[in-house]
Amino acid sequence: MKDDILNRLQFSLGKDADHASVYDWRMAVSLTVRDQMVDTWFNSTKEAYAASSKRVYYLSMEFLIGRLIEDMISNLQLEDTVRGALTDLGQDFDEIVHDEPDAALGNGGLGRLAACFMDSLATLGIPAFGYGIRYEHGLFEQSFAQGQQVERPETWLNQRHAWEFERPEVQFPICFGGHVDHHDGKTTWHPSEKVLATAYDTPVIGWKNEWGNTLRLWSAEPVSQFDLDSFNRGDYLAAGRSEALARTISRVLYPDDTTDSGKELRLKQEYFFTAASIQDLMRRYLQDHDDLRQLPEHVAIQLNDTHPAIAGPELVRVLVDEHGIDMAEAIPLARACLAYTNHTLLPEALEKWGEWLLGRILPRHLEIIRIIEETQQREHPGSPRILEHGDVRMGELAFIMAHKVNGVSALHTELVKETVFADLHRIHPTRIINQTNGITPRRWLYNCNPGLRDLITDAMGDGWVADLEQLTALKAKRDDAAFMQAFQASKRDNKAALSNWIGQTCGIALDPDAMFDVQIKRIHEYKRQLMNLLETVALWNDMRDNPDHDWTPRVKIFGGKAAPGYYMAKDIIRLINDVAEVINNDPATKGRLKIVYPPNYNVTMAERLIPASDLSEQISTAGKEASGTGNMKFALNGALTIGTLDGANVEIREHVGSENFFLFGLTAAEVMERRQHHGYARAAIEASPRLQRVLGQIAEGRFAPHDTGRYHGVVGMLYDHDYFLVTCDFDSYFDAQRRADNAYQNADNWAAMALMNTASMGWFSSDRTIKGYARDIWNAHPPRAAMDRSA
Ligand code: NTF
Repeated sequence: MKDDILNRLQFSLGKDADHASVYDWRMAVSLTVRDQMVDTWFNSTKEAYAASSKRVYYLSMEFLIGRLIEDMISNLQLEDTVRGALTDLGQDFDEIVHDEPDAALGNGGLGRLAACFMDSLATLGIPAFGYGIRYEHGLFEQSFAQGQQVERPETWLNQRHAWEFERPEVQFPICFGGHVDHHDGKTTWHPSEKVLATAYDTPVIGWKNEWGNTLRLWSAEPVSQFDLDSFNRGDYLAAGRSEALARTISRVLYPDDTTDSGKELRLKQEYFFTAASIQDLMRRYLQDHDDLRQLPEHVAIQLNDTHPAIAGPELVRVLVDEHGIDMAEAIPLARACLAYTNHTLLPEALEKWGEWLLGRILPRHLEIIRIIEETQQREHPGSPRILEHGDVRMGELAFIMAHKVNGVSALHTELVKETVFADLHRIHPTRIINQTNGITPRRWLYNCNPGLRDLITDAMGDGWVADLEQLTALKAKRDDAAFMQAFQASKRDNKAALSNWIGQTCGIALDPDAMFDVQIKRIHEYKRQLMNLLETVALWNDMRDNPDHDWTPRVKIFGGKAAPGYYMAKDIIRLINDVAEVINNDPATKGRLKIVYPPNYNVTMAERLIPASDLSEQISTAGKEASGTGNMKFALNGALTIGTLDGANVEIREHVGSENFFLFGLTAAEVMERRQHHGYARAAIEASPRLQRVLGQIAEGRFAPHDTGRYHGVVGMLYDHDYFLVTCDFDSYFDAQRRADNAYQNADNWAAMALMNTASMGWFSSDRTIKGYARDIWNAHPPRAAMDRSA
């Protein structure tokens, strides 16, 4: 390993050890580790071919992979080797790991789920490709200026990406615009615009199993580099214009996942990566099959939300226009390959495209969508329509072109059946199924929490890493005093390390013995960071009123970005920072209450915060959080949840036991009912002196003394259109927080509850989720050889 690293340093980086920077060392190490994956990767491809296996194609606009170096090293079991080699070379392993930029090719839960699924697919040895976009700029970087969010472009590709292989030979043309010809029963699309999709491959190797899949991300390139005529005329801008336009398609990730942007470029991005992926998988299929009617036996395409829903019409187009299959046969054939996952019920997130726009960019696809629509109406008269009020509704399109549609938690799936797709569900009563989300234990325990990982492994070996249900054996340890002490100490160590980091990065001193209460996720009204903050102010008031009470010291930690155009979310960010300024400087609550909000929350920061948390805030308005996956990461790492009966919280509570979970708030049914009452928010505020006081303080400018009107909009919203029922759940939330305070006072009892959380989270491994998809949706299996190995 040492020699390999030095060779890479010399021959790939062109540096000698005396002049190498951290970056050079990291690249040398990464390339060395990458070399070790290649054999496994090739062999897996060969085995999948030999076994003529069904392949899974996971199409996703987002893969929120974060930093990869630790996953790569640990899945290959190279930790000791790499560490040892670097020590011998006088280099610091941790410094090198932390030098890798966080690949933020996603917004939040949907993108991170795709990344966890890639790890599980490889670990289970299921032949799979992840298909997405190689964005030049991932999710924006966030900083705060006077408490307000500032966005700067993210630039992960300013450095070479160590893990990818460029595939200039894997390139497909992607067409847009133009018109369609119908001649002698043959249809031809004459596009007006063309770009090239070039593949970049990142191998994904499973945990200890010698199986490798591929994450294939597409980058947009111009068909011809530049216009020589314009250049020779001296018009240099014009010479590069078409090149720049083509590259725009993979330039940047849209920074919002909860509203439908309806932008032309977004539609082009969606079609771009979907069409490239379909060409690629068809090419692979036709290499060793000639009967397209067998396609569903070899190809399973999973649509991660509606973003790739154009895959339905695109696959039909390829089958009909390029391979001469009858339309009537092509539609069910495509459907048998396709499945769709729904990730949100928020109406503003359901994608729709103006017919005029879709028809202008994808004229043939609009024709095919009309045929799909007619077919559906003929077979199921009165079916909900894809085309309505001049829009193409992508949810309906995805549903109608999928043989299975899944929700992401038990509650969410029931709500999908009862709300967005109620009518389609009546027509297709077996199509909607549930697959509750999961998380990969490799990243979310093994790598991010070495203290707890070693403790568990010392107690029971490392079988749990690929079979997380083994953690139930830990329940017996709750009476083992030495184990419990070590369990508590590992949490204490993580909190001390986090306190150091926060001291350095935010300049705030924390007491590691205080309760670390953490809410990290996108800032959104339905997630109710505002309710958490109001409760913090109420607690501060109570602490000042009763200074002699035995208060449980708290650190409230927030992390998360707001979509750049979401003004209410940005006001909430500013309010958190303004309140922090006042409370953190109040001598009356010193040592008892602190608020920290480190900027630029990302996957790497989650890996740091989650292992150091005591209390996990999962407080969304019931019915709004489809699943949540952060909730699972916290519980696995021994944090207790304070939460509503929403998304996967419901199932987490069932697994860990209601006595180990702080429940509060209205249920999804009660939420719907409450919204019918006129003036529900005012009534709730009037009934709660505590909330009234807090809102009064904010409205008066207590936290913005030089700009006292700053939060009138926020307070006014709570009085007049508190759609997410912050006011109605406030008192119940406040009470649950006091129950958490009391519980925390008994450290041994708290630790026992925390252990019950860790020990009960096995079911939430994404390995279990992927097994469910493979069984109920894809009918995909690991080829024999891989099964033998993992047996
Ligand atoms: C998210 N949806 C949901 O909001 C989360 O509850 C869920 O855990 C993840 O998906 C993964 O299923 C989205 O990100 C989106 F884009 F659909 F809004």
